[in-house]
Amino acid sequence: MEHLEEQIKNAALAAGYEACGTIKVSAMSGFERKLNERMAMVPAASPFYQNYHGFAHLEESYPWAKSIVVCVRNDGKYIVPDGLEGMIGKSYLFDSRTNPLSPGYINSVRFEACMKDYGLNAVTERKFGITALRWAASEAGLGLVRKNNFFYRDSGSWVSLEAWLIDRELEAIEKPTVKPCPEGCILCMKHCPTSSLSQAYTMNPLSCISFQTTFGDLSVSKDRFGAQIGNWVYGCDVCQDICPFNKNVRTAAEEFPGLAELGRHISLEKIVSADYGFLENTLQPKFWYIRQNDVWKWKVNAINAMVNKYKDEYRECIFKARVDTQPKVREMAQWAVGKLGLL
Ligand code: B12
Repeated sequence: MEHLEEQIKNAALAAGYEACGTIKVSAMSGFERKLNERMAMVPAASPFYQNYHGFAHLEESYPWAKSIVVCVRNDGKYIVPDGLEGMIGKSYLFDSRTNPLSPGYINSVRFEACMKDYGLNAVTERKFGITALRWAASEAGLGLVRKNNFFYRDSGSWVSLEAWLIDRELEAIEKPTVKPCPEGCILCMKHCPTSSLSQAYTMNPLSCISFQTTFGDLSVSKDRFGAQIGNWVYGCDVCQDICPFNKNVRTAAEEFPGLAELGRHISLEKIVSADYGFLENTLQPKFWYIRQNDVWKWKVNAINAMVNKYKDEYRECIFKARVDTQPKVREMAQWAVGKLGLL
């Protein structure tokens, strides 16, 4: 008869995860130390990180929880459609968190049902995670965190993490097979376009392109990193793409459902010219960090990218955007015309 820990792991592997471990809830206390260190290193980010203390104090919201089951899914198996590399962050292209039709979501629900069949109370938070997922996965020995803050396995950092709280005290900890970063390597820090990754194991979430292009606002009237953002429109992968441990680890052999078709409707020009119905009903449900009321950000971000790498074919599109229904888009287009000297 298999131990329950083994049964959980086997159910996770059967549901398509590449790794699964179980740690006690108390193992999260070390995360708070790292969180406090981060807030001390980047004081401007303290208000942002204030909400994350709960990740280390699970007993407050889940007094019944005894252990954390953490799983790793390999997203490196998916193909990036032509034209989207360097424009939309890969983890967002393959995001399963709110997509009930994606294999990741279906398997996550299946795995949760298995744990319930084993008599466990198993609770997760699929959007932002029920706890600090990188810390939990590291404590479970499934891999390690590198200087760019990403959690790595042999499949690189192209993995997404999920965790469940369970009401049984269990432990299944593995030994990571990956080697730590070489001492002298600073490639990720050197290449971070906005210097958000200012030091190893430290970053400023507010200046990270991933934040700037989603929760942030690239409108010209704001304090922003327009030029440094380059071609990115939603998310950023620079600190992962540059990492030697991410070279040749993506197999990119499978289609992510619906992505190739969606990719045909995405380019800088198509975004700037898109009608708001497309942005609200097609792009927003998939790329949900930009909210329904803010879908104008897609156009602002795309105009920003056009300015950074201007081509003649953008000209008409930028001109037309000067009469867009959204004032921030009009303002951005007007600014672009002046900046590029298009008159
Ligand atoms: C808030 C958040 C963000 C914020 C802030 C990012 C941040 N690093 O704090 C924003 C919106 C900017 C963001 C962006 C992205 N995110 Co995010 N994000 C999260 C979230 C919800 C919480 C992170 C958190 O708690 N931060 C607080 C800091 C202090 O903790 P931490 O990031 O977990 O990492 C620390 C500890 O693990 C500890 N640590 C562990 N071991 C060791 C060892 C040593 C020696 C040291 C010193 C420290 C240390 O130090 C780490 C770094 O300091 C997690 C999901 C979750 N619930 O965990 C996803 C998560 C971290 N994000 C993820 C991803 C993919 C992204 C993006 C790449 C998306 C994109 N393509 O643009 C970007 C990349 C941004 C970047 N360069 O980091 C993945 C990362 C997967 C991975 N392989 O690591 C996660 C885990 C989501 C998931 N379900 O898989 N994210």
